[in-house]
Amino acid sequence: MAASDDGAPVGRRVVLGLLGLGAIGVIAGSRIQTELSRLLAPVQLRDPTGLSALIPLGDTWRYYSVSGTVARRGTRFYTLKVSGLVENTATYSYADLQALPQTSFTDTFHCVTGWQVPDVPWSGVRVADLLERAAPTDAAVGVRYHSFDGVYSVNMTLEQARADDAIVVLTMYGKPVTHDHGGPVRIYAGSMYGYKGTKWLSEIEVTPDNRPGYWEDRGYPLNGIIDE
Ligand SMILES: Nc1nc2c(c(=O)[nH]1)N[C@H]1C(S)=C(S)[C@@H](COP(=O)(O)O)O[C@H]1N2
Ligand SMILES: [Mo]
Repeated sequence: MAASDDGAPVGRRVVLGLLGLGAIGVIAGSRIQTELSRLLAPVQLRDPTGLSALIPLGDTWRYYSVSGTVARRGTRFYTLKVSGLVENTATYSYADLQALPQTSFTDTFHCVTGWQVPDVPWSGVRVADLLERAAPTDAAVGVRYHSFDGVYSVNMTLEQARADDAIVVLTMYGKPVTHDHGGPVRIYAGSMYGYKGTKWLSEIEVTPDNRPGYWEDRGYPLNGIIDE
């Protein structure tokens, strides 16, 4: 299962193959489906296509990366920039972020393609707190999250970024965010679809607009609020 190590995207044939396995899972019942997701967990499905949502794996994580391999970054070398239309540009180390007030809550993760993971314990620093320290100027409209994968970025409106459940995540399940989940630091916004949650976060840029991000250029809605 080399795909997990070299970070190669899951190919169409693999997905179609897994769909076949999934169909067997459905026919044979949920026990096999559970076994199947357990079996596939170490494959760490990298799925830029969203096709893996069609595989009936149950409520398991699908590991997404639109770029190939993302270089690992240890917490000691991590920095988060807060930049753009602000009075106070800042650079936070991981320890700086740990020293700020932490917000914790448990919430269901929703990918817009249909899969979800219930009851995920999240904790980290509210984006609102970082914005308050940065002091956005009057021209500020949105917030652009950039990834050190060099490819991914996405906006939220300033108002969405200030929501109580929009956080710079330091821990998931009570443990540091793993590399595959976008560690050392990713974004999570409880009321929004997963694609608003930039993994491998490098910069929060306050912007004069709310322009489309990576997936929104490819058809996902700019307003990523989950409508249930
Ligand atoms: N840098 C980066 N962040 C990203 C993505 C990505 O491909 N690259 N995919 C997004 C999408 S569409 C989803 S559903 C979640 C998936 O999070 P996970 O990989 O921890 O399951 O990450 C989001 N953040
Ligand atoms: Mo997603």
